[in-house]
Amino acid sequence: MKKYLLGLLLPIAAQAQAQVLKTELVAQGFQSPWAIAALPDGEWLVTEKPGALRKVDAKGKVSAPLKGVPKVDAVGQGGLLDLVLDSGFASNRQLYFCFTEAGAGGNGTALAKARLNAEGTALEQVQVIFRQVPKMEGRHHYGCRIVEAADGSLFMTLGERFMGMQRAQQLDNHLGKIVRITKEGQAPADNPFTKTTGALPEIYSYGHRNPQGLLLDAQGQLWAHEHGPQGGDELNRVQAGKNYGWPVITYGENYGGGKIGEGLTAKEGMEQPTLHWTPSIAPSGLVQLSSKAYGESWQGSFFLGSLKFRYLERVQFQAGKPVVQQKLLQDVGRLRDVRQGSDGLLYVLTENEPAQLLRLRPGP
Ligand SMILES: [Ca+2]
Repeated sequence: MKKYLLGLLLPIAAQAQAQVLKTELVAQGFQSPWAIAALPDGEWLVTEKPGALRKVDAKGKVSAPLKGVPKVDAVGQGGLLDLVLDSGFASNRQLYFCFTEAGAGGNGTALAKARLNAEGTALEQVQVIFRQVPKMEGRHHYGCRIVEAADGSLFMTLGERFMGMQRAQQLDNHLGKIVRITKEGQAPADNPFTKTTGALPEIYSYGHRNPQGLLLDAQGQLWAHEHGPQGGDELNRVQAGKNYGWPVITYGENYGGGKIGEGLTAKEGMEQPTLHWTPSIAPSGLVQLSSKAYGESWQGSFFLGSLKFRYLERVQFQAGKPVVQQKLLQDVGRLRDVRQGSDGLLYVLTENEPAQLLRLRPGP
């Protein structure tokens, strides 16, 4: 069991109060699903990495692939990845999704906006509004989580494509960055590097490895987690213009052992993670619970999936510091995404063995 120990010790009181969750199957039969988005009226959109977008109706029926999804380069970790609804979706039917796009030089992460037609059977007016520069050969580390900020700008995570790790420290490219753009794909004038010569103006933060979880908390603070190499997965409080250190500092090591670079874990001018996990849990999906559906103590907690150890992790904060880490849904499957539904309940998506959309009810 030792390998399941987390970065912080779980207080015994929290273990004693561990809430049993009841899982209810909403839908299944997906192929490598990656993201879920809650539609009004209990329906869901589900992306599948090979390139299909499906709708799940309120009775759990899974639709045929929606029409209008652009061709994705579904190789390795790439494909059709995150999807979020516009804050005005109820009236404008707009949504955003990111995917791996083939092109000169290889492939790369792209962000598109589109409208869901009235019948929910097709995407219309699909327009790519951002493309990661440069495209590269390879099959790894696409990042690709999206959130909309209160001011209407979009944040998106971008991996360093593995072979491009040194470039996560350079501002002339989008490898290993979190970017902030408008819904038209422009860099907002108040982005941190718009006046820096040679820097790409969409960059919001840098020195990331492969972030696959992103949220804005109730105070408007941005958070992202990212995959470390062997060990050293991180949860970071993301601030404009800051350097998150990869690959100069890390709590991980190379696959198979051996230090990365000079083997540093801290350096002046580089941010420390709020949490880190060794061994790697392979985090995916990140949400802050706003509802009181599971009692007051869970309201405000962060929830994230572990692909590797197949559970849901809850992180509870007190005065801005994580004080409880709790493992839930042991061996539920490779947990790819977690979101809050319009009913205030948590929903999780498992990627395989089996690939399911599950509703979590407070139990027993
Ligand atoms: Ca870091």
